[in-house]
Amino acid sequence: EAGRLEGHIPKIEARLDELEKLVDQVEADKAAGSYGLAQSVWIFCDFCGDLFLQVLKLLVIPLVVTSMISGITSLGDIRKMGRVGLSTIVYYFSTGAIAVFIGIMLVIIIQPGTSADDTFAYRTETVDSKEGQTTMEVFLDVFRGQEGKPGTGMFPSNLFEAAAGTNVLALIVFAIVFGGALTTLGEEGQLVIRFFNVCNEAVMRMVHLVMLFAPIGIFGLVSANIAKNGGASGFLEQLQAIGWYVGTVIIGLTVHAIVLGTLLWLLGKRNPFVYTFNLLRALLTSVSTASSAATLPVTMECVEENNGVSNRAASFVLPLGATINMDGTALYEAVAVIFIAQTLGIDLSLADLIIVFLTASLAAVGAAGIPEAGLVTMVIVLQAVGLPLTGIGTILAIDWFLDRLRTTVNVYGDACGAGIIDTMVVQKEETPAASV
Ligand code: DAS
Repeated sequence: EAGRLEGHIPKIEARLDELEKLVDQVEADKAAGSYGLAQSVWIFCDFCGDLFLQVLKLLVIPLVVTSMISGITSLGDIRKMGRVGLSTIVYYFSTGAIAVFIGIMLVIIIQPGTSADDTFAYRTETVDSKEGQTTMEVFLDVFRGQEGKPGTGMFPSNLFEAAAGTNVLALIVFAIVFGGALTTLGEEGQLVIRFFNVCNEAVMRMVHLVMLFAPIGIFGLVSANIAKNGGASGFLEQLQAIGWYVGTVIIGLTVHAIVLGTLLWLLGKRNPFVYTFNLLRALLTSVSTASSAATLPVTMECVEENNGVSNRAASFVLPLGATINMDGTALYEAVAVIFIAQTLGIDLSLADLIIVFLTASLAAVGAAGIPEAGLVTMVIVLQAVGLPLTGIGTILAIDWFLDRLRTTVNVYGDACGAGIIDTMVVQKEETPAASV
């Protein structure tokens, strides 16, 4: 490891010299009251990229809180969920955990980010160090918060401090419990639920609006990144690392889809090949729209009419799945965050990986079924392990492509869930008990 790092020193020293010259030049231009054209363009691109990230970060809290409450309350009265509701929740959280586990294992084995860890120069945002703490202490901090840092942890003493510190994990947990409580309040509760559903719609429209400017934001981030990292040579190394990252996500999504098909075969007693073939229109719709919500009507039709799943199973499992079941997104967020840590040359500890596991699973639940929602909620996971948001700039350029693939796995996970719940719960409940 020391030998590997030593090999990078000449490159880093050469780049430091270039940057020092650039700083001197900018200082000289500033003193002369004018920037060269190149600096002006670079400053403008950097500004566009920063502003885009800033607005994304601004939307995280409203998106996650309204999406979580909307998702959880769509379960109906939490006390009367019944076997269909309970088995659906168990299925969704189990497959989400499997997806994150597959993602973490693959990104650790393939190591896509270590090949070019000295070409991704991020702003000097410090990475929260957890030196001097045992794994158990860091793990417990996930729940109780870090000493001397009010508002941190899953259960902070002050929700507003949590929001001010964008401790979204705490907001997610609060939203889940708050949403569950709302469902037990009858008509009054329904009023507030409708309020949060409308807020969720409004926030999703804001995300759509911001995404219209994604090309400008992406161009700004990537071009400023290239300028900072020694131009073409550094960029080519970055491209190679990003190529490995895309490959890791695709392999992970494929492995998880195979796991889902196997569960459908073993638990749902359905032929996964025929079932998947009958889903083709829904899967193609999810690729083209990159939105589980937009695909939902097609998913319902393919699951009920083509695959013969009962309306009772489909009408509960699928709408809920389009809101809170995002296996593809959970896997993607775990891979992306660990990839960003690798490009920073940071080895995440076991406790950090547990934090990534927890927050990627929950952040995906909070992601709405709209384009790029997973990118917005990935901020939660990055912040939970103290990584800089600027890391998103590296993967932003190809997110539109990976979004389509992870959305397809999200939809596929929902559809398999409907088939499994139908076989294991609904059909059993509706089959008359054998006459004695
Ligand atoms: N596009 C989201 C969906 O509709 C998934 C994501 O953004 O991660 O499922």
